[in-house]
Amino acid sequence: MNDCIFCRIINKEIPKEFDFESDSLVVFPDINPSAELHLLIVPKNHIIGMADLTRNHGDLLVEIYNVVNKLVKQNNLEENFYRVVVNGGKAQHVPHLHFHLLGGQWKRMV
Ligand code: DGP
Repeated sequence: MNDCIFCRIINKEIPKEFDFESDSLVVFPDINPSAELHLLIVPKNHIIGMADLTRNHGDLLVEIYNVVNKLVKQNNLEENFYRVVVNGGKAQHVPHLHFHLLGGQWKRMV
């Protein structure tokens, strides 16, 4: 979608270094981090939010959590504090499904 900020990042219209990229998702740092580590895991397809997920997204969701587990290990968070957050409703500001991985020292609620 042309007016979606995450689609523009995914399509490389906005330069951004990805921490990880596969055929179906990208990972990049949140512009306004709420924790020491704050990464966004974003499917490449424009899925608006949780309510739009169907059984067809099963493989995507497994891939997302596999990537999260890799990022947790890479950042030595296994024995530290970390959370995966998906906002919905009025708590979701960017209408393109994304998972927040937050770790280490907390700054605020995401
Ligand atoms: P949410 O409230 O769950 O929709 O969180 C959206 C997050 O996206 C928020 O923490 C800030 C982040 N964000 C918004 N625009 C940009 C951007 O242009 N670049 C990056 N890296 N992050 C963004």
